Order: sequence, then C-alpha cells, then structure tokens
Amino acid sequence: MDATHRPVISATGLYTPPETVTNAELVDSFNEYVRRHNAEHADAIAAGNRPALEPSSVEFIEKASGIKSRHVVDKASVLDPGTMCPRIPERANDELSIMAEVGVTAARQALERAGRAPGQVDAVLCAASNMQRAYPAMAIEIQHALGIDGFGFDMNVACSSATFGIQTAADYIRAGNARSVLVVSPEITSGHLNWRDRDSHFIFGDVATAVLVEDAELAPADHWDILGTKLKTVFSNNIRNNFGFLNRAAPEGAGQPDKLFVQEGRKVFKEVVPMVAAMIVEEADRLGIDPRSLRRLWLHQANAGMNRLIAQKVLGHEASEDESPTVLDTYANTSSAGSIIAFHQHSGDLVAGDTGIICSFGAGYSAGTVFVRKAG
Ligand code: CO8
Repeated sequence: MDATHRPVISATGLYTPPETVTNAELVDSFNEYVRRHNAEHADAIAAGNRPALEPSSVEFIEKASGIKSRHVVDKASVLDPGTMCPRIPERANDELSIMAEVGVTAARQALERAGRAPGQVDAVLCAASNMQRAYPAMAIEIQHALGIDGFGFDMNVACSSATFGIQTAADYIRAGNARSVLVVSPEITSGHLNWRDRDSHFIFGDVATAVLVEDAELAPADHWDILGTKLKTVFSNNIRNNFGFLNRAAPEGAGQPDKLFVQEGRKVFKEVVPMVAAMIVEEADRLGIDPRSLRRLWLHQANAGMNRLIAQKVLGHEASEDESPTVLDTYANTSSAGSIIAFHQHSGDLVAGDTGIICSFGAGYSAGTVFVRKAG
C-alpha cells in the first residue's frame, strides 16, 4: 500500500423509516391471507387437489431468527392481506427516486459527522441488493442531489454490497484516484420480499446507510483506520432472485415466486457460518491480529443464531452483546446495511487502539471483512 494514500472510515450515516411492523402485526396479516386463501379454495383442498396454506407464528419467527420487528417504507400496504406489497407511487423524472431519497438522507448525516462539504467528495457508490431502475444510476442521482463533482456508479453484491463498496472505495484511495468516497446502501428490501411466503415473510426490513471512506490525510481526527479488507464469492443456488430485464422475453415466468427473494434458509445457515468464521480467522492471521482480541464484531444481521455461532468460533467463547451487538431484533435483515447499522449504532464507546471487524455475508454466496482500528 502506498503510505501516502491510507484509506480510513471518516463517518457513517443512517436513515431509518419511521414506520415499524411487529411480528404480531405481521403474523395477523399473514394468517388472514391464509384464512382467505383456504376459504376461497376450500373445495379443492377438501378434495385433496390443493394443499391448504399453513399459518405463521410469532413464536417461530422469534425463536428461528431473533427478529422482533422491522422498519418499512409502507406499513399499510405490506400488512393489507389483499396487497402484501409496498405501494410506492411512481415519481416524475425531475423528482428524487425513493432509493436516492433515503440514500441522500443517510449520506448527508455521514458528511455532517465528518465535517465534509459535498464539494470535497470525489465519488459515490450506490451499493445495494436491488436497484430501482437500470439507468441513470442511483449513484449518479445521489451525486447530483448532493452537488458532488466527480463520478458515481451502482454496484450489487446482495448482502455484501456495502463491504464490497468499502473495499472498492479503499482501493480508489490507495491508488490515488479519489480522496473521499461515499458508499451509500439504500435497502428497500420490502419491494423484493414475498410477503405471502411463510418461510421468509418475516425476514427483511427497509433502511439506508452511508459510509464515508477517505484518505487519512483528509479525514477528521476521530476516524477508523482500515487495517485490511477481504472479499469472497462462492456460487450457490440457495439464495436466489431471478428478477431481471430479460423477464419480459419469457412471459411464461411473469409473476412467479422466483422473481422475488427465495432461499433454502437452513442450508444457508449451515454453509455460511463455517465459511465466514474461517474467513475472519484467516484474514486476522494475515493482518497479524489475534481474533480473540477483537474488541467488537459488527456482523451481518440475518439471524441471531448465525451470529452467535460465528462470534463464538472467532472469539473462542460465547460473545456478549457488547462484543457482538444485535440490531436485527428491531431492524430485521436489512441486507447489505445490517453490519453498517451495527457499526453506526455501536462504535461510539470504543477508544483509540480498539480493533473490530465489519463483516457481511449473503447471496452469491458473498462475504466481506473490513478490519478497523479506532484512531487517536
Ligand atoms: N411460522 C411457523 N412455522 C414456520 C414458519 C413460520 N413463518 N416458517 C417455517 N416454519 C416451520 C417449517 O415448516 C418447519 O416445519 P417442519 O419442521 O415441520 O418441517 C419448521 O418451521 C422449521 O423450518 P426451517 O427449517 O425453515 O427453519 P429454520 O430453523 O432453519 O429457520 C430461517 C429459518 C430463519 C430462515 C433460518 O434458516 C435462517 O435465518 N437462515 C439464514 C438465512 C440467511 O442468512 N439468509 C441470507 C439471505 S439474505 C441476502 O443475501 C440478501 C439478498 C437480498 C435480499 C433483498 C430482497 C428482499
């Protein structure tokens, strides 16, 4: 690494939609949908020509995932048993899109916290699981709204979009191609969650995060040194979403469940936990860090059980909430934003010299680690 271009995290920002949906509200809506569906198809179900849908349960959701509630951009529509999908009216081309809008709010907070004027930023990466449209890029829209002179582009690595974005930004800084880069992750996951699927209807929530990655020379004193970043992808069909621009070329598949989020959750759990734990330990070793000495793990927020196991393998003991903080209980899985929310909300108490790790994992499979140390 060129010693004159050392990437650091200067600040983060968070936008949380005001509306929340509790498990009880979600299950009431889902079970009403099931009741209506089974009543409508009662004859076929009685004749054995169609299986009855099974109800969901608050107890199952909390025990299997650790999720208690989630934020969404449109509560009324996702809970309406006749709709079960957010309703976000189209906007005119001269209005901010919703992804850009929530992203700009998070980005402004990161800029304010760093004391950075938009004119000093060189690039915007919009790193998220789903993009609202093909072009112009959401990143360019955010860049335009903030008044940033430079470049921007969208990137999608599902749940690992933000960590892949941080490494990309860090590489621009190491190479001297930029001094200040915003990595913005607007995750409107409610738009691609199948709210009628019992196995996954409780999993996701909406949010937006922003991370300002900068050259240490430009950064405020109160920053986080990036000690090292590592990315990994391994093909898996266990988390899929077949939505795409060629769907209209195959009209027979229109509206099918595979055009939304689908997963084999148990297989994901079993395969991803050892992969991620090994990746963290190997990368710590490469950086000369004892993983058991990590002050805090800001892990991807998909499942409380996964995080418990990963943290235990890394630290060598059952992690406390202080060592591995949870935000999925109130945010659910917010895809790439999860580990960044955890870092944003649970890093202010750490002191100079404390070392931690931001870690993502999810569809692809994809995983990313960012080792950071509090400067000062
Ligand atoms: N209510 C009651 N019972 C239920 C429900 C429900 N809602 N759902 C399932 N059950 C039942 C099942 O029928 C099953 O019953 P039986 O034993 O009789 O067959 C039983 O409960 C157990 O089911 P599972 O084995 O499926 O349950 P698990 O204990 O494995 O828990 C989880 C399911 C919570 C899904 C868990 O496996 C998990 O969290 N896995 C990891 C998931 C994960 O990390 N995924 C990452 C994907 S996210 C990502 O990459 C982002 C992509 C972008 C997304 C953005 C768009 C939305």
